[in-house]
Order: sequence, then C-alpha cells, then structure tokens
Amino acid sequence: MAMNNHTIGEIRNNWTRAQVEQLFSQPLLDLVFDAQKVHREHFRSNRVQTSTLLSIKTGACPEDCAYCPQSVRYDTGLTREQLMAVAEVVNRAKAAKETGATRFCMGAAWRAPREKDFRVVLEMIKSVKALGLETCVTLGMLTAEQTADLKAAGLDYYNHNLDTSETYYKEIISTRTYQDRLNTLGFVRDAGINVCAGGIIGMGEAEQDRWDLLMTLANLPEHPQSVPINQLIAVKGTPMQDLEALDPFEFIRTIAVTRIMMPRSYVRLSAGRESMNEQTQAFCFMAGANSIFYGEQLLTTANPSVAKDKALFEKLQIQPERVAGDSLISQEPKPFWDETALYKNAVAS
Ligand code: SAM
Ligand code: DTB
Ligand code: SF4
Repeated sequence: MAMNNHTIGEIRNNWTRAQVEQLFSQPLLDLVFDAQKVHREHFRSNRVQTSTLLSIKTGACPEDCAYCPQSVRYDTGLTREQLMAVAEVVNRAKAAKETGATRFCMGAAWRAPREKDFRVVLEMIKSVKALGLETCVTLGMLTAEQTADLKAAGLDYYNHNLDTSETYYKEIISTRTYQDRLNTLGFVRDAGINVCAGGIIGMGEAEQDRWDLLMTLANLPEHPQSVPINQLIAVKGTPMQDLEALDPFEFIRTIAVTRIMMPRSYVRLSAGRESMNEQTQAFCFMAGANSIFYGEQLLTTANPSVAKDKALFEKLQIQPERVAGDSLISQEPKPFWDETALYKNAVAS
C-alpha cells in the first residue's frame, strides 16, 4: 500500500512520472484491487452517479479536433443546428430527471461562446437548476468574466477536457493550445465552479501520453471533481475513422490509475460504452469508475438505452446516486474492509 513514502489513496498533487509509470505497469488485478480499495475509502460501494447529456448546439464547430464529428472541417453527415430554445432544453431536462439522472450536462460545439448565445445559456442553467438537477455545461474556452457569470447563474460543473498529453495534443488539434485549455480550467476553478476534466483514450496515443494526461490532471492545484474518461468513438468522416479499437484492458487500466491518482473525484466511464460489453463495464466499475452518461444519446453519437443500463445496474446490484454526492463518504479515510462501519458513520454524520 505504500509508494515512495506515500500511502495509496492519499490525496496529493505532486505525482512524478516514475510513480505514474509504476502504477500503470502493475499486473492488472493488483492495480484494480488497489483501485477498488481506494474507491471504498472515499465512496460507498455499489453506487454510480448518472448524468444526462444534451447537445444544445450541434455541428459546424470551427475547431479541428481530429476525433470530433462536430468539426466543420469533416463531413460526418451531421446537420448543423442553431442554439436550442430554453423551453425545449427545460423539457429535455425534465425528462432526464424523470429517468433518474441527477445531473444535466449541456454541450455546445463552439470554440468559445459568443456574448448573445452565452446569455441564453445562462438562462438555461437557471431554469435547469430550478428543476432540482445539478447543472453542467461545456461551451469551449471561457474568460474570467464569463466564469463569474456562470457561477452566479448557479452552474455546478464546467466540462473542459485536456483530452490527451500536451505532446500528443499538438497532433490532434491545431486551432488551440494545451495552455488555452489549462487557462480556462483555471478560470473555472477560481470562480468556485466544480471542474469536470478528463480525456479520450484510444486516439493512437502512446502509453506515455496516458501517463502524462493523468499526471497533468492529478497535479492541478485541485483535482477535478469529475474526471470523464472517454473511449474514442471512431466516427466516419473524421481523420480517426479507421483507428483500431482499443484493447478493453488498456481502458480498464486507465480507469484504475485515474481512481488511485484522484481518490475523491467522480471517475466517469464516458463515451464508448455503446461498444463495450457488460463485463467490460463491470470491470470499469470494479476499477473505480462511479459515474456514467445516462440516456440513449451522447452529443451526436449513441449511448446505451436507459432500459439497458437499468438492466445492467440490476444485474450488478448497483444503485444510481439519488441525491447528488450521496455516495461520497464525508469523513477521514478508513481501511476498506471497514465498509459497514463507514457506511453507518456516514449516515449518522
Ligand atoms: N466544444 C467544446 C469543447 O471542445 O470543449 C465542448 C464540446 S466537445 C464535443 C466535449 C468533449 O467531447 C471533447 O473534449 C472530447 O473529449 C469529447 N469527444 C468529442 N468527440 C468524441 C469522440 N468521437 N469520442 C470520444 N470523445 C469525444
Ligand atoms: C465528455 O467528456 N464526454 C462527453 C461530454 N464530456 C461533453 C461528450 C462525448 C461526445 C462523444 C461524441 C458525440 O456524441 O458527439
Ligand atoms: Fe468543436 Fe469541441 Fe468538437 Fe473540438 S471537440 S471540434 S471544440 S465541438
């Protein structure tokens, strides 16, 4: 359980590359076992948070992210759409709440929001929040002023992914820099909004790029409260359309290391579940994933149906989080085998 004078499960932001490499290089079952122990020190077991996604503005994005079906540069057969009306978004959020989601995430295919659109999004956030849902948006790059407005509107989370390592990032996107992404994350954090930041696995990156992505995320001044780990969806028409599918064990390994490096963060098993079997998903939960996108559509691509996910949860006896944060254990970490005591204490506190 010890690692160069550090205890596994300790929350810290001084990871070295050698330590990350050591984590990744373990036998898979040892790694997953440690990840599950760390998970149980901070979270109730058998509980998974559910977020529903909605694309509020689809397609025609000026950026050139090589994985993305929404870039204007690739012909992926998407019809570009205007920003949705607030009332329509509210209807979709109500429906998401009825299916049991606790967070509603709204995504826009923008490099950065324009002022007029941004004002409309603020209205969406206020209205969705009023339904009793947690709110999340992903709108591209922001300024410090915009993050203050988002906070005032009641935004709970801002999603902005680092996607990969700084080195590999240059191969994937030419229209903005890694530092641009880090700056936006800094504005979001400074405004007191929860950060949702993760990446995509399976874009042809080297193993070292995965180490560096996780090291950058875990060494931020605060761990992102939510860390989405996406598996590339190779969409026809994008430069990544012919990439070979990733070995599921590499994905599971990445989830486990994410859990160990960011022990109190929600780790989301994000894009790519549609092509994963139930056993792979269960293994991801074992490795410490405790959040999913819930609902048959991600932004523009398919996700498993609600019925299918409900059936999976039932088979695994996983309960969806009912109240935001109800799976976090809010006390000093205790050994994993003391789960029952932890549960009682957490309920009592
Ligand atoms: N335009 C904004 C931005 O880039 O920050 C927000 C929307 S963008 C679609 C949100 C995230 O979706 C990306 O950062 C990327 O991680 C993920 N994503 C997009 N296309 C994907 C794909 N084909 N497979 C997996 N993840 C993808
Ligand atoms: C994240 O990390 N994954 C989501 C969300 N944040 C916005 C998006 C996944 C998109 C997958 C491709 C699509 O549906 O267009
Ligand atoms: Fe645009 Fe975001 Fe897609 Fe990049 S990932 S092309 S910024 S929508």
